Amino acid sequence: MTWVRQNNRLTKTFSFKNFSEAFAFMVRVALVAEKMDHHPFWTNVYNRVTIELSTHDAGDTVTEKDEALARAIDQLA
Ligand code: H2B
Repeated sequence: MTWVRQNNRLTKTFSFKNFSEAFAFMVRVALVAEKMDHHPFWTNVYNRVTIELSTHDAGDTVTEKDEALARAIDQLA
């Protein structure tokens, strides 16, 4: 799976062994996102985390900030 660009968003779904692994990933992402001052829209159901990245400040489009956060998130998965 790779990041898909659709509806002015970068989206990707990550799957894990169980909820604990998924939530631990979310915690790691949250810390990096806060450091980058760029925050994901995401949903989590059990072992799946779907992330949608866009830049609200730029009128809800994909910017280099989203690309950078996507790269950072891939390092954590
Ligand atoms: N996250 C995302 N995804 N898009 C933004 O435009 C954005 C953000 N803006 N996090 C930041 C915070 C801005 O609101 C603050 C004030 O820096």
